[in-house]
Amino acid sequence: MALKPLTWFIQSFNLLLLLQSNKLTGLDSIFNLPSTGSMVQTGPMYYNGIYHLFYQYNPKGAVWGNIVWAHSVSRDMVNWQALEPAIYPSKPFDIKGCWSGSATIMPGNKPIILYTGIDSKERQLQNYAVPKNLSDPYLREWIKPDNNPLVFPNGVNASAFRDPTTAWWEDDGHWRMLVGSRRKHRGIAYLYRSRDFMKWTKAKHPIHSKEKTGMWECPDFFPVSPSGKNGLNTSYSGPNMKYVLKVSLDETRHEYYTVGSYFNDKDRYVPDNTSVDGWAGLRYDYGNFYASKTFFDASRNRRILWGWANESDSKEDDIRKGWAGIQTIPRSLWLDPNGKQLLQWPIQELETLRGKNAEISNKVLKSGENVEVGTGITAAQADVEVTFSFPSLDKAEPFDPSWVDAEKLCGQKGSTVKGGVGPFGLLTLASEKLEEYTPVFFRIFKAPNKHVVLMCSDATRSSLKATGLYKPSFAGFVDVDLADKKLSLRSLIDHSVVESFGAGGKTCITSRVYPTLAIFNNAHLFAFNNGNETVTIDKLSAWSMNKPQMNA
Ligand code: DQQ
Repeated sequence: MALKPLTWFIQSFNLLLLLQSNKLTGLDSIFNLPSTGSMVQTGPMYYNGIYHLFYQYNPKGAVWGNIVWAHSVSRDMVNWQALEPAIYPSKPFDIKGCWSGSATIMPGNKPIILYTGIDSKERQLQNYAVPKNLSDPYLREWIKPDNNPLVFPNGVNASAFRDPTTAWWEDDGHWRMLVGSRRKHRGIAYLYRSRDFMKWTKAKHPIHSKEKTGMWECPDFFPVSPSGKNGLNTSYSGPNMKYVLKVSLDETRHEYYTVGSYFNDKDRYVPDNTSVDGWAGLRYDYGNFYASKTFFDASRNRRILWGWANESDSKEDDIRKGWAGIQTIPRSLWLDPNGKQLLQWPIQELETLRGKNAEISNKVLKSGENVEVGTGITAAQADVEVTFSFPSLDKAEPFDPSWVDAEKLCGQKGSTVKGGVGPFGLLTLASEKLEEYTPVFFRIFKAPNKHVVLMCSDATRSSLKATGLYKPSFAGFVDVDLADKKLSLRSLIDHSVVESFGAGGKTCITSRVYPTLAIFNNAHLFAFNNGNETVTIDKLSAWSMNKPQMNA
């Protein structure tokens, strides 16, 4: 029986919020602050200089249940303080659970929360809550007036009717919001309108729906600026605007989004035909990333995306360690100049945690070579940015057009399978002799009239732990032209999570891994090349990451 470490003081740069005592036995994600039960963010918002994160939380255990809205606040998105739960079952309209929802800042700068309550008949109802005391800068207490519920599941499946979005205002004098649902196997986003935010009327037809997609959880709907990286207020409207509709697919536990047009006179959203509207659609993150929520940060004119990564270990592991679920690092989110997808990047404030730095420049990696990155940095808690270049694409392997499933392809052509151009990339959370590692890498293929770039974050070799781990070969294709014969990668490495951003945030992958050797000071970071074509590390910068104030 491995000696269980004593209580570990939480080390964390990942913005996870301690949801119970600072005790953590076991090595999993020491610095990923624990959340008992499933920790799904819900209702994030910026208000009067304070960032608020509300999240689904089980105060009674490390498995889903007894769900309340836990509440943490921050002035800088890096240092956080956990407060008392904001909303918890207490009224007939939410006595069996306070499920996901969203925050809306009303005119006069008044926040209001819309959330799904579960009543004694297990029906999913839409309720609201408002701060008890607007002069409390932390909005610690929220009240749920007795004119709740605002929306009953009339004419819809009462066990598939949840997760109201942030509401937006249209110049016809109505507020609007969406509620996720399904009818049989058709995923649906119902639209509701209201003049006073109290009386809501269901629109004749959903804003959008899609056959063969199943239940749409946690819908998110927002405008995106046609150019630049700034975010827009959810109620922003203007000519030729593009919108994003994201849904979390209860059946696949992945999410997908589309970019499209919103016709507010008809209350219809029509996705552009530039990506798939369905399970094979674009994802914010091709790894462990679910029930995401965005919010508009008015203080810096940006839209921020919070993602939830559940555990890939067993329920027994979670009960043993006393927590389950982490928040990924908040990301800025904006429309790619190509207008066809979104780009994401860790919020800039994260860089304030950068400590000791190690650099590699102009290092050539021949086929089969690797190089250790800065033995002086904490490879288990690091931020690494690297740009690779290659002299030619001539050696790129042929691409079979049937290879449409990136994860399956990564499972077959992993980091140890020799390639033409690639596989090359990083070996993260690596033990010294590479008994354990999580490679994050690219492999370039030659298709008839273009090149195809596969990005992988492969957990197959991440841990020697014999049982109870889910170790997928997460992967996504990267829509990037290779004219400059370069590919960039950033990985945020954090004990049991590796968040990677390919090609400047075009393709992102989050992996949850549980190494047994590659932990703390025994973790190493390498760059590698297993392709026949030589690859050069133009520049690599790696930083140890310091711990923020968590729940100070
Ligand atoms: N989890 C919440 C629901 C939501 C789901 C309940 C997302 O509101 O649909 O805890 O994982």
